[in-house]
Amino acid sequence: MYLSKYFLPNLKETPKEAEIVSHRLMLRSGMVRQQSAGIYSWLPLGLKVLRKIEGIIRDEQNRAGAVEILMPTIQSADLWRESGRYDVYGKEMLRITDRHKRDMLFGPTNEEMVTDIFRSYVRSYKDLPLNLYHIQWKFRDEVRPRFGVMRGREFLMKDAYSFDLDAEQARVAYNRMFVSYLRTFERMGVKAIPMRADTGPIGGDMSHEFLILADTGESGVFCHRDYLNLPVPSGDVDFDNADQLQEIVSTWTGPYAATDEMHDESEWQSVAKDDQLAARGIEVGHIFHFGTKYSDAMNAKVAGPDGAEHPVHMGSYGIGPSRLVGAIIEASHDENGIIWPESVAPFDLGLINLKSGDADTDAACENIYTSLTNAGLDVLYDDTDQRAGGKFARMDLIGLPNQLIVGPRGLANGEIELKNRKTGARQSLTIEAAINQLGGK
Ligand code: P5A
Repeated sequence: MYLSKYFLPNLKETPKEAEIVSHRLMLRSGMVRQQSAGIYSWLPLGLKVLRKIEGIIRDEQNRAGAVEILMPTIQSADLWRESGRYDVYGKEMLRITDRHKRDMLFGPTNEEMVTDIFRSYVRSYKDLPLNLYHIQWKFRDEVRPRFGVMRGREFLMKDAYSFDLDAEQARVAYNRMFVSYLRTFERMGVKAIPMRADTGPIGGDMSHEFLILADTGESGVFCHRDYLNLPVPSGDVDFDNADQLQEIVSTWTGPYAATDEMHDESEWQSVAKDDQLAARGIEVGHIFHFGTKYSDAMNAKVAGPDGAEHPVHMGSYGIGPSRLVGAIIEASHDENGIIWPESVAPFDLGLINLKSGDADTDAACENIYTSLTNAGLDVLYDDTDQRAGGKFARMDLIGLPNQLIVGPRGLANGEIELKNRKTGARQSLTIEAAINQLGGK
């Protein structure tokens, strides 16, 4: 992508409404624009990151055996009356009346709708286990939308819903999502720690939140230091092997970990002082087992091997992709801007032309751009005629993992410079060596 043809509206001033660093950096780097309180447009750079995050989530959901669908944002109130949640959900639910005076709502979550889909088609235990997920916008009229996309009113959620014949199999379904979440966050370059959690309006008897440690997190967290070094399951974990899944979950739920809502001071005191990690965290995922809460209320049953009808056992599993964009920045930035982990970076590489308009420099940049693009890299080429200082500052701000800096002085010696955004390390290389090093990845 040529920067001169792109839409990257960087802000010079730091917007004063932004209280935390990720919000400031997202506004300054032109990733999002606020349209109303807690409602954002995603500009090209922000959208690219969001899509990368979605891609990793989708990949790991599919690997764990979940099947993608897409449910609408607008739901009928009738389904929510069946479950009894229409009245209890309160002011967070955005209620809408259509032209026929029918009560509708902008979905804050989809337990009811997916239970309705399930009961319409599935009749037998032979079709289980089943896990259906979608990645769709939600609306919650939060009292205090803040911190940009981290606590929005309109936000993106991946929500998965599992269906099983009994509690034991539902536990396996829960473990599948638990394990897949460990992999999902690891692939995004962040460390998310599972913690015992409250179930709130979703309900149920077992729940874990996944939190990224960050000073600006909204939750207080108390956990054993061991969590910082526990092994994350590899890509060949067998999601059909219940024992293997249970072993991983036991390892990851063994040491003490709880958010402030669930904190137990006496248990905490039994953790050695040196192993105690009391910090703040950002909740990026939340999983629930709630058994037959919705299937009882909505009459979702399957025939079991005994021929009798059984209410299906369910769980739901959420991740916040739009919140993750902010959370990853909170976990990975410096005073000059964002430092994207490679897997979610909007482009792989920034190419800086220090003298646009100079025939030799332009030709060298074109050559590099074409070679790297052909090698499959997504390159943002700063071909503008801005001065060098501004170009460096912008590239650092938007945080692409690598920068290639090309100017007439270096080219006179046959060299260009490769800068690693994270470490700041610089290397002088020939064009061929740079292309081989980057393109060969
Ligand atoms: C689980 C999936 C649920 O809604 N029902 C379907 C369950 N869980 S949850 O914890 O309430 O939300 C799941 C994840 O969505 C993100 N999230 C938000 N992101 C941005 N702004 C918000 N206001 C917001 N609320 C929830 C979080 O990542 C949460 O873990």
